[in-house]
Amino acid sequence: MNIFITGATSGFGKAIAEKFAVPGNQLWITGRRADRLEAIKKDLEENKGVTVTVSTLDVRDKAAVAALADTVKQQWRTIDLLVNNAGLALGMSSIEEGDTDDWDTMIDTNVKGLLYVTRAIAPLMRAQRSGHIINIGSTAGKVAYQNGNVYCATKFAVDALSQTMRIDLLPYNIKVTAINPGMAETEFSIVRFKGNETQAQKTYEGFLPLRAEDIADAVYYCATLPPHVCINDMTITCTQQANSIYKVSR
Ligand code: NDP
Ligand code: 8X3
Repeated sequence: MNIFITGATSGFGKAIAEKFAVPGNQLWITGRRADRLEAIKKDLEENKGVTVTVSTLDVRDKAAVAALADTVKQQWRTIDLLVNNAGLALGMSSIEEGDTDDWDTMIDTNVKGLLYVTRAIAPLMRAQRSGHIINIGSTAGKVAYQNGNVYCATKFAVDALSQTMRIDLLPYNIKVTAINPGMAETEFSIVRFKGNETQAQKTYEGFLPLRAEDIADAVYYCATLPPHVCINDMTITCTQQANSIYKVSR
């Protein structure tokens, strides 16, 4: 399989790269941090016997995304799996106090970045009449939570895009799967709270959150089913998390 992953420098993306690192697979891993990409490539090529290509990529850079997709097309000719994983939350404020620059970054990355990558790679899948796109959504894209406002909105958008992409790409035999994780301990909260590790750790205090590897296992399962089977949507929480009822202000 030829597998292209965005946001592979940490968390889910890195775990997904590691999970798919088996002989016979070729990985193309991307993210903004070049040093991390090189370290992952070295590890996987030396220890897992796979070929790993790395490209620094900011998914918000439309021209860079299009140029990289051209390179992928020339080098690989075919692509089996695109994992749209790059994304982030920034801050957790009530709507009237939100940082509008943070809003821009979340929308540009989680929604527009995912769109740019999909727009650039999907034609290759259409031409080959096969392929699989896995979008990493969130439980935050299923049920909104207090102070989640814009992050939740971006993940609701990912949910809507996954649904419509599946319909649009149906004639071309392309699968689209949305994986919606609940709380998982990655670098997500460190990023959200802008390097405040104490605050990040508090997010996962008192319960056992998901691990990145749990989500990688789910992605691997969805991606290795027979050609006629497409998981549309998978919502995964740790055992100690569940949906809640409407909040009341007393
Ligand atoms: P991490 O912070 O560990 O990983 C995020 C990844 O996204 C990094 O590799 C980062 O790479 C990359 N990224 C961020 N911005 C950009 C950008 N502009 N261009 C390219 N890559 C970018 O968090 P997670 O692994 O937890 O997050 C992965 C995805 O999962 C995100 O979409 C997140 O919203 C979603 N998610 C996370 C959950 C959680 O609780 N952890 C639950 C549900 C969904 P780099 O900084 O090198 O560019
Ligand atoms: C990440 C899960 O609940 O921290 O998408 O927003 S949550």
